[in-house]
Amino acid sequence: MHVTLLLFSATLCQNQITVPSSGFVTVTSQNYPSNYKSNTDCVWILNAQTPGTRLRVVIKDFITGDQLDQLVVGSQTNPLDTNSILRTYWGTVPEFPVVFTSLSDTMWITFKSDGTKQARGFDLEVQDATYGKSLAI
Ligand SMILES: [Ca+2]
Repeated sequence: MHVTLLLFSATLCQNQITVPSSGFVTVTSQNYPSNYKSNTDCVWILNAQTPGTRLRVVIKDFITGDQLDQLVVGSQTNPLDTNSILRTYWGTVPEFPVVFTSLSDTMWITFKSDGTKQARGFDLEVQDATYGKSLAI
């Protein structure tokens, strides 16, 4: 937790979000669907409202201007822990939606951009893993 607080103070945009039980939150790059800004350094820390429930990421749109503009998603709450990285995206994605699930009830997302070649960015949902499944039971 100490590391997380230090990270927050050092970044330009930071968010801590609770994902509602059997619900979801939307996370987008700044200005989406207009281009994100240059030299951004954003962090989202997400936790399930229901402890022990995994989080599902559904990427609905994604494009960045170059390989230096990256979306990275990881488990737990520490973006500095490279061992926790689940997915890294830059450039374009072949098809949507991209769906994957966290390994725990917490997740971090970072989005960074450099000084040139901006693009639309991303639009994704972070869902409680039980969201959308209750009707199927
Ligand atoms: Ca760029």
